[in-house]
Amino acid sequence: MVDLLKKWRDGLARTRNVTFGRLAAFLGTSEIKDTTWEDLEAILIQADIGIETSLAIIEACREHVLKEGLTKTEQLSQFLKHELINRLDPAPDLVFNSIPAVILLVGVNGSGKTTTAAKLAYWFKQQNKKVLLVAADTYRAAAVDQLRIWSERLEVPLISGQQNGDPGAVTYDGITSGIARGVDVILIDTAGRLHTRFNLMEEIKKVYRVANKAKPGAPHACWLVLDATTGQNALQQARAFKEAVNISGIILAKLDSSAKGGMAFAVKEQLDLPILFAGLGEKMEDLQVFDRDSFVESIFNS
Ligand SMILES: Nc1nc2c(ncn2[C@@H]2O[C@H](COP(=O)(O)OP(=O)(O)OP(=O)(O)O)[C@@H](O)[C@H]2O)c(=O)[nH]1
Ligand SMILES: [Mg+2]
Repeated sequence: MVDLLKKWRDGLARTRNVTFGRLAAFLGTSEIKDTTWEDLEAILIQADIGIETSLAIIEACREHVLKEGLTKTEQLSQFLKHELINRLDPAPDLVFNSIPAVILLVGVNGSGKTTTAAKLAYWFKQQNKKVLLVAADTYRAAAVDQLRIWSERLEVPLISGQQNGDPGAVTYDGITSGIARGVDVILIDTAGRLHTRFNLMEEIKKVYRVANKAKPGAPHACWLVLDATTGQNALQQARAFKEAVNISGIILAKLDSSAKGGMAFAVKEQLDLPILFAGLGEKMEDLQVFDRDSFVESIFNS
């Protein structure tokens, strides 16, 4: 438990130091006055929480101050933490009813899909699940090699297709092969695609449909991998992917490289999608189930 919190705190050092850290100074021992709320607003918005959420948090703090008759900013600390925690979802339910469970990973170029596929393979393996990786990124030869290296390291089988081949065909082969092998989880890594490119978004719709043909009900999850360093911009991507396919959850990759971890609140509030995992580093064990208590505890300087 201590180790887990340490992982979160190490991973969120940038967000803590660059943005939320300023909360510590703010929550010092000054008197609560009118400018308090302006200061808090500036900190929350700079932390990439998003304007609406920031204003809602401030409103709640103001009410709390009035109700409790608080006079010092330091008295707000616990309340603010609770406000932040309650704005995130509790730990996600990551149980699948289907065997195999087919999971499709989608996202823009370089968001962290392939690395996340490998980390997820490791995560499921730790739970004694039999995993199959499918390299449905047929655009770049290096993409298949990247996943192959991971599959060898993880000792997880890999299905890949021809370069420039049809990603739908690889997806179909991957799923039928996974069923034949009796695996528990099939993780499909797809090519990065700009959410504004019509053809590429049509292609991911097709991959989704093909998965359903290969196994009715599939994909059982379609997870959007967002690069946490992109902050609020990631919300635009998410909206476009949500329109194209049935996104069931978000994976926030590269939280450790980001000072914009506050975007987690905007994701929750504006997209109404659960954040399932956080990428806290490049290694296979650096993927953590998203835990709102550890997250909020780690962005505070205490
Ligand atoms: N620090 C850190 N780096 C990460 C994380 N996830 C991915 N990366 C790095 O981000 C870079 C891109 O990751 P990929 O997994 O190749 O991204 P991708 O979405 O598959 O990229 P394309 O297939 O080109 O669209 C790599 O250098 C990864 O090591 C993370 O959680 N933390
Ligand atoms: Mg990739």
